[in-house]
Amino acid sequence: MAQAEQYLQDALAAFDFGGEVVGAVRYGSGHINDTFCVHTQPGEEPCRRFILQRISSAAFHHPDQVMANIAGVTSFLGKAIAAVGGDPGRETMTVLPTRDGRSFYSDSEGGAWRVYPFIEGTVCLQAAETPELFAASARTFGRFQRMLKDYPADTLYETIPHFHDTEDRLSKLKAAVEADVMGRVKDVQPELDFVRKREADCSVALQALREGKLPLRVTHNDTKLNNVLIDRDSGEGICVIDLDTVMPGLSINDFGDSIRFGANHSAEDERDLSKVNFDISLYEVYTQGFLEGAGGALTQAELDYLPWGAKLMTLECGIRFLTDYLEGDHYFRIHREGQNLDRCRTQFKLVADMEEQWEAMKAVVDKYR
Ligand code: ADP
Ligand code: GN1
Ligand code: MG
Repeated sequence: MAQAEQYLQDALAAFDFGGEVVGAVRYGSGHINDTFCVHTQPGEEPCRRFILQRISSAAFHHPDQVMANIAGVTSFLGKAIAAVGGDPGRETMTVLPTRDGRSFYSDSEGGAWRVYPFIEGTVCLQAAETPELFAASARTFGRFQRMLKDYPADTLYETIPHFHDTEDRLSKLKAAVEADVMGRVKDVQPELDFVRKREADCSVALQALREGKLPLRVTHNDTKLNNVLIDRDSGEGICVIDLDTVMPGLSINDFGDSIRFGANHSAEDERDLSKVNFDISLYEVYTQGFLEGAGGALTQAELDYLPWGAKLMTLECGIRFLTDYLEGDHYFRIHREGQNLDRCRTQFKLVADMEEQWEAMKAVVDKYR
């Protein structure tokens, strides 16, 4: 048996799925973790499904801290959801413990594996198929923000230090250019010029934080549309997933990362940039939904800075894709050569579009604040 398959089998054996496991297949399109969908056949009962994940060791150096955060946040959310008559089994993730009662299993190579019950009857979208679905995701992320308003932030580990520290991301890009380990710097001069012209932008949100204008909150930090599950029948957002990066952060970044990914009609790695356009009407739909979900939890300064959240998360993500391209693609999973450069280019195209529509972006926030 191949080594990877052996690790998978060992991981499966570490959990009690309540029935015989009849399959474990690769699942989803996340860029970071190795995700499998596990099926069981417990006697006469219908098949049950689970999500089994090997946490990326390239991204997360302390899986125990990741799981401590997730256990804390999911149990907090579970209680809050139950208190308002909701269904914690569907509206938050639940960690399935290992047979020996731990939140994850470590394989002999140090890889960390965890399991969540599969939340059935939901869809996970790669693009905003309709404005209504995008609005549903916005309300769900806004609500997530509001529900974690009173979570004790000082109990959370920083699972990836400097995660949305855009100044640090810029420094790491410069270091990658300096090292040029793959000899790719010669091919990315237009992209490096694009960043050079926006170096000062990288400090805008961090400066506002340092000056005390923007508060540090408990945030998700990875609010892509495919990190929310939507009820298949009602089209309503049900559950925020991918909680690996829940840690203290800026609310404008949670808003902004959703805009980056969802307020356009193209894939993140689209090669034909003529198809990549920031859609201000989707931005408006999301703004309305996010503010409705957040239910007054944001300060006036946070509202003022929402357009910056959108622009900075998009610029920062482009910088991260470019850095990974220069370093040899060891962070974001790729399926073809050059994919991280293609991803970088879509992000920079979206940034340029946002700059052109900056006044309109501010006006949208003013309309719904
Ligand atoms: P990554 O960090 O690699 O993006 P995710 O935690 O987002 O990993 O999981 C990858 C995909 O697996 C998700 O986009 C979603 O389709 C699916 N998924 C994850 N957790 C669940 C769950 N509890 N129920 C149903 N689907 C899930
Ligand atoms: C990664 O894990 P996933 O695929 O949901 C990344 C995000 C990026 C995103 C870009 C832990 O998200 O920060 O914005 O790719 N997650 C981590 O698509 O680095
Ligand atoms: Mg994900």
